[in-house]
Amino acid sequence: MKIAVLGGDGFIGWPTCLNLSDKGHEVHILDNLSRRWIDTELGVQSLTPMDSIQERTRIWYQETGRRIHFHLIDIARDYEVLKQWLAEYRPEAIVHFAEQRAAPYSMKSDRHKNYTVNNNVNATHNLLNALVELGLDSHLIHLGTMGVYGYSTVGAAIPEGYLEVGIDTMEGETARQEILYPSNPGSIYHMTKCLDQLLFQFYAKNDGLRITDLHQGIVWGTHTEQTRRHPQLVNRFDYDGDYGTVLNRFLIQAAIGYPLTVHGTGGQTRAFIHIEDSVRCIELALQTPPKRGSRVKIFNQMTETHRVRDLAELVARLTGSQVAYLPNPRKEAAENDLVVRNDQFIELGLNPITLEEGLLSEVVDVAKKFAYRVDRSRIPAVSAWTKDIASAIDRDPEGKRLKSVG
Ligand code: NAD
Ligand code: USQ
Repeated sequence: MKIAVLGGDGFIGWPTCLNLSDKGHEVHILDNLSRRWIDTELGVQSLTPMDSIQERTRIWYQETGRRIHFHLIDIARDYEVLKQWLAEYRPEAIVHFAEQRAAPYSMKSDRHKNYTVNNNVNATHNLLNALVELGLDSHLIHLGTMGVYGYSTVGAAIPEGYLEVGIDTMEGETARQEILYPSNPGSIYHMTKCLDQLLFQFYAKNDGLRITDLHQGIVWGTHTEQTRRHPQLVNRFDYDGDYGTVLNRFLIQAAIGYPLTVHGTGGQTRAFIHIEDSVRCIELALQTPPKRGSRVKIFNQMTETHRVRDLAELVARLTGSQVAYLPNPRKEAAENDLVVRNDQFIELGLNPITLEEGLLSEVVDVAKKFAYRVDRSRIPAVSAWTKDIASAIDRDPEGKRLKSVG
């Protein structure tokens, strides 16, 4: 299949491209390399030493004889260039990762809020608009987030995208309907993913576009089978306070003897998936496209749920690290339960990698190996969700700990 991977230079995009190329697909990366620029803006770098995208694809060709093509395109800003590219290459499938994906980055300032909304919503809309304009029937797979549901605690499992509801009619009867599960975003970033959902719903209904939306949990780990094949194929690994996600941060913190940074009580429960399973799910989704004219197909792409403090305690037990309970810079529920349905991927044959199996090898193979590259001053997560939270942290002596715990 000819597949366009938008955002194919990123953390999940790169190993996805390698896997799809390995399986014999013709892979084209469309990326504006904005993520590399954001590293420069924040003064951070991936824990792992990443080569340029051109060098990465050259090494892949050298190792496998397979070409991955790279096209420097801004999906959000270069609508005409994107349209022209799609008209010329006519991909059978498109995997869409090309969005600003860090919640703390999206909450840093008004500029960051604007950038995230403009970038993410325009990227998705430009793509949908161009597909309709060109009459292309490509299967579009989008990487969404579990955060669209708001990690609710209503004592029921979160279904895969749709909720059956009963509506009281004027005749006194109950009409049954399946609606998109009510969105409840917890950051500007998560809000853009809720807006994406509506765009997909409209374009599937109005224009018959074939769309799969993957509501993914927090991805952890670094390597996949293909990134291990050569040191220069290594994947990105973010550990800084904006882009580092909780479990990967704990792993690197453990490796350098930095106390594990738990926000608040650590009672937040979240969904997780290993990078290898994430890549596998995308392959499975590609094999099972929705029919033209059907509603958006939604999968929950996660394999386990964990409470943040339990994760910290697990990593501390395995590595002998300290745990630091810090003031929470985010506005989020202090404690929540989370039960999530993921039957569809399991039925398609996903055999999840569990935290128990994967955790220690990540600490040893990656975190310890590259620990010398860590800038400790970039570890604190200081992006506050509101001005009130920011000033409360500044006034609170505990807040100083948040900014300088290590
Ligand atoms: P990433 O930031 O590493 O990669 C995103 C890529 O998209 C980058 O290479 C960036 O340069 C590119 N990009 C961004 N805006 C673009 C634009 N306008 N035009 C062209 N390219 C653009 O992110 P990731 O961790 O690989 O996440 C990929 C997707 O998966 C995101 O949409 C994210 O919301 C979703 N997701 C990620 C996680 C996670 O834990 N990493 C979890 C759930 C969902
Ligand atoms: N947290 C800590 N300590 C830290 C970092 C985070 O306690 O050092 C807490 C946060 O307060 C939050 C939880 O851990 O309660 C998760 O934070 P995170 O940064 O790991 O994840 P999040 O901001 O939700 O975003 C990540 C990805 C995003 C994706 C989302 C999936 O960056 O792209 O959409 O996970 S989900 O969380 O399921 O919505």
